[in-house]
Amino acid sequence: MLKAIYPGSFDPVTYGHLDVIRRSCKIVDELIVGVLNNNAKMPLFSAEERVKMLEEVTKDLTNVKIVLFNGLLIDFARQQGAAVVIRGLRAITDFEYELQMSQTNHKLEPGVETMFLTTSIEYSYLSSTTVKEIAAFGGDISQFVPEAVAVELEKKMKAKRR
Ligand code: COD
Repeated sequence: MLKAIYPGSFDPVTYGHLDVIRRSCKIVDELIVGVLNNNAKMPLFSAEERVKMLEEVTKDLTNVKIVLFNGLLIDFARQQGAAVVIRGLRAITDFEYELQMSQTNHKLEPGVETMFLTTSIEYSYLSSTTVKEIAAFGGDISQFVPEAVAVELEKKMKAKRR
């Protein structure tokens, strides 16, 4: 049985993340979406809010589980019994960071491999950061995130403007 982890901040989950999740769960038996619970990164959404949104947008996928994690990714992978870490690659700008991360993780735990899925063309420009910026200025984010996420993002931005 092939178990994989797709880790990230998911602040918030976008159609780009969702595309990686959907494609990954066709390849592996079980996909754990690992949500980093790290307040030092100053996320817009709390860890619990990010988990809730991910659960909502993946509820039709039977082999996906959303799990919060703290500390090192590789410890989380060991704890979960996962042999693979899945990451998405958008542009060359992602590559350096991803290469360093995968090589470091491989040094820490040679039993866990990192697999990369290249972004689908329609989402290659998409990031949580740009979505948050558009939402902050009241722009239309409906083509970037699922409806349930757009609603939560709009609520959050309204509360911030008050
Ligand atoms: N298309 C395809 N892939 C995408 C898209 C898109 N449009 N948008 C994002 N992605 C991919 C990203 O490339 C990434 O692979 C994944 O989706 C998640 O993205 P983010 O931005 O939500 O999450 P990150 O990159 O901030 O996550 C970083 C981690 C939390 C995984 C990392 O910081 C970590 O492992 N932290 C734990 C501490 C640790 O172990 N550190 C040592 C690592 S060497």
